[in-house]
Amino acid sequence: MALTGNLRINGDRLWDSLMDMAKIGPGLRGGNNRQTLTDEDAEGRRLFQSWCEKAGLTMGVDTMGNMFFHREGTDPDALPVYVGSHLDTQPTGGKYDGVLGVLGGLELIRTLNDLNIKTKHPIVVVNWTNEEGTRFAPAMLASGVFAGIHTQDWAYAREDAKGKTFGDELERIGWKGDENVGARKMHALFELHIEQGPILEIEGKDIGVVTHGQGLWWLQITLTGKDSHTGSTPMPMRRNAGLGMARITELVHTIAMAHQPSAVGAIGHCDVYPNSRNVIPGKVIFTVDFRSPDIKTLNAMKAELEEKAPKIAKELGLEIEIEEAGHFDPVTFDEGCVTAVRNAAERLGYSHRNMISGAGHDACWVNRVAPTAMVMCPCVGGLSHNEDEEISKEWAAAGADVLLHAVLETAVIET
Ligand code: HGY
Ligand code: MN
Ligand code: MN
Repeated sequence: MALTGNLRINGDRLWDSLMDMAKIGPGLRGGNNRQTLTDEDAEGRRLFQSWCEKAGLTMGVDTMGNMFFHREGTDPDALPVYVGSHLDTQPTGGKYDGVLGVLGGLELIRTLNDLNIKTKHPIVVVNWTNEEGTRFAPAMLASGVFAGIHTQDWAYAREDAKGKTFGDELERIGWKGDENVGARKMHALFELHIEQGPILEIEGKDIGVVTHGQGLWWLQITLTGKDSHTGSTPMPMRRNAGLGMARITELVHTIAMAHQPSAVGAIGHCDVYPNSRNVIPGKVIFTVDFRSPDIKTLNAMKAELEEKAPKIAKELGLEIEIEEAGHFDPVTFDEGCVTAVRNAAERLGYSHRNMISGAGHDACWVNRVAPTAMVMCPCVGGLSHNEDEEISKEWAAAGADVLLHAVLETAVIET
């Protein structure tokens, strides 16, 4: 069968699957709270497994809980082409972040089955464990172990806010597989993902051809002062860790603004102790998130924070500890795979533009061990990591159509 523009996925079926998956781990405002290694994650995994097995795929699970669903190719010696993303969500996440890439991969398989299309290379759909890094830092943890960035022991020891470890929780939900993580070899990997930014929608483009991904530093800062009475402690005597966090929050913003337009910085996580209305915070723990597509900018922002934050702490009589809690350098995706994505958009008549991914993705790590590229579709108002995250059925279908064609160009149609 020739790869022509009228070969398309079933957009209604994809949308129905997205809506069915969204019923698992519902959020409070219409989005999702299906955090990694929770019972809700386990339920979503079981649903995905049932769909994949119904589509004739065979499952493999590795020791990080990464799920792989295999469709045979005509050449059993050919390395598979992988597609996929993640089913775990933020605590106030949307219905599409990650999920579109996993279910878009399943829809690709369903379409090949409908049309009885065979490919030379096998095709494997993957769900990566703990892409979000919200319950267990850092983000993209399991794909990071797969790519040899982190050791499995270090990953297993990661703790959530309640002191539960990744390894114990993976065991508890019954998704610790026996495959040796990282043993699988790939011909290529393609990840479909919503943009999570405003560019495609503003420019009226259907598809983002992702050439690069920006790099990231997560720095966890602990400030220690003295908890004391908010009423009776004279101002000059205070060692207010909360004030230190406020000043460092302002510093993070100032540093990022000084590197516009190619830098971002914010603090999204903070724990205040004892977090009582009439106690001056004696301790705060918070995480700085710096990103830039330019490695010099990224490292300059980190260096400036490491130089200036201790001075703020000293002025306020606070102790400070700065720990590296997550990092990856800016990513350049594989030229051949990126071209396959661009060819697909053109063949299908979808408007498109090159782009740099603002968010991190499992593809960023897999790119270290296999030729990798990403396909992006717009999202409403560029909003993500928010329960109001929204896309259109048409955008979802366009993204999955491009994924289908990029994969078929790479996996080679035999019949
Ligand atoms: O943080 C990120 O960029 C991704 O959403 N985990
Ligand atoms: Mn994601
Ligand atoms: Mn996300």
